[in-house]
Amino acid sequence: MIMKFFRRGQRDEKLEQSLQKTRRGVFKQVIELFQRSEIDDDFFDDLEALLIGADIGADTTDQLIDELRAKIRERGLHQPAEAQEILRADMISLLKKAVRYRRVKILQRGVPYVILVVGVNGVGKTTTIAKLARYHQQQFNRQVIVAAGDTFRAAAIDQLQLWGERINVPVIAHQPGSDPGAVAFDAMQAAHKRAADVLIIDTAGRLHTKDNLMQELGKIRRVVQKTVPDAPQEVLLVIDANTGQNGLAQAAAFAKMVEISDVALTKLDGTSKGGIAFSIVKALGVPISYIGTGEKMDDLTPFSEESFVDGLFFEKHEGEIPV
Ligand SMILES: Nc1nc2c(ncn2[C@@H]2O[C@H](COP(=O)(O)OP(=O)(O)OP(=O)(O)O)[C@@H](O)[C@H]2O)c(=O)[nH]1
Ligand SMILES: [Mg+2]
Repeated sequence: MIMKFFRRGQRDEKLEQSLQKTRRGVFKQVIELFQRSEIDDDFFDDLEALLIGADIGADTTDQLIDELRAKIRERGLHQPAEAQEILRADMISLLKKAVRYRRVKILQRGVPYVILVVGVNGVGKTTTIAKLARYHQQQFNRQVIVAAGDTFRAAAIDQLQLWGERINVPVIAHQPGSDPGAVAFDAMQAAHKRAADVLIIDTAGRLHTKDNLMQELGKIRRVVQKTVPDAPQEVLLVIDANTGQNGLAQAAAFAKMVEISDVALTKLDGTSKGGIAFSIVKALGVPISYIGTGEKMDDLTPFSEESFVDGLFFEKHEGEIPV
């Protein structure tokens, strides 16, 4: 069924597809709830249980339910279908309001805009770096350089170099076990020499060696600031959507060690836990800027609150004309 009363902006098909599991899981039941014949106490109880089950988080759910109750009363609504648009709008505004800190992105041609990519092992950092490099290159025609700052594993360096060849982006790398600060130094020099617009630095994600990690990141930061004082202009925390509340706790631990400016939420395509986006923004207070929608180089999409919330509720229908 197509929810006609939704205002729909431009459709983002990749996002919509990657939210399919989430949409067909809990959110399908939320939609069914809005097809009931009346709004009663059961309606709110069931909605509360569903939203909590969707990994949206207890606080956020309470807030959404309270606002929905109040607005339904104020407007004298009786039909659940009428309440759905209120929920949609509240979900969008909640995602927007939860962002306490949004850095304005200023890119200057020829001055390296440094993106430091951090996150726990296996969340998709290296893949996201390749996608992000391609995004800057393809969408904005920017010169991009990538630095293999995860020197801990030989395979990590090889993986990045392979991506570099595929997307035609230079990768600055040293031997496994070498100093990530030295890699960052060389990468900065290369970036200046080639008048690169964007430099993306990979890092190791070993949370258990917290002190080392903090030292490493601190050193990289000092190195890049020598020639570009406000670098890294973006500190991107990568979070795997599959990891749910546990992943969120790890991400929060990370955010305590490093000042994060943005989040990339990966593997949305393989999960039914897309609702975690709400918990993330609330817990960290920084925006989700990108969504990972698959393993390929073009599977990265900029985050939009409207498209995201609509993706939780809509199914694209064959032959449907976008409005
Ligand atoms: N389906 C899907 N898979 C992804 C996505 N992003 C990354 N992956 C996969 O997740 C796995 C781990 O990705 P990496 O990029 O190596 O993760 P990492 O954080 O660099 O891992 P470490 O270097 O070991 O810390 C790979 O198999 C990727 O193909 C995504 O958005 N969707
Ligand atoms: Mg990696």
